[in-house]
Amino acid sequence: AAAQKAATPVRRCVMAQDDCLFCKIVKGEVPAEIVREGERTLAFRDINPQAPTHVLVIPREHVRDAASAAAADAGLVDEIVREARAVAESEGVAETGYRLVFNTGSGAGQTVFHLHAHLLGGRGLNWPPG
Ligand code: D5M
Repeated sequence: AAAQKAATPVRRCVMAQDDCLFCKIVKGEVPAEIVREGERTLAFRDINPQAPTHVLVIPREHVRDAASAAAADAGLVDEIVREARAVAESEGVAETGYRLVFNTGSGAGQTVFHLHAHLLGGRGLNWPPG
């Protein structure tokens, strides 16, 4: 009898997207000032900083936004928050306080559709944010 075809494994991560800017940073095709490398994450300085410390923490794998990450792989969100904490410590903003922002959807200001946490610190941060 013909061997039974193995079930196709479910992919937890979407593969790198050719047209994705942050996938290109992960692949080293676009330069970035990298401040920390994790097994599943990368942290680099935002090109348009909104605070003395403004670092983006992203997954290496392509995930569209925080909502899809939370639905598909909650551990990844944990990892991003942990990495952000480590960056906050190395940047010297952990004690004074910092803000993590996940803009989710264009209506909320998301412009790059590869999940990223903005880590902002080093100045007083107002509430509510603009
Ligand atoms: O945030 C997207 C952020 O990405 C925004 O703050 C600018 C930043 N950005 C865009 N291009 C680059 C490069 N090449 N390096 C570093 N940072 C970059 P959003 O939440 O999607 O509005």
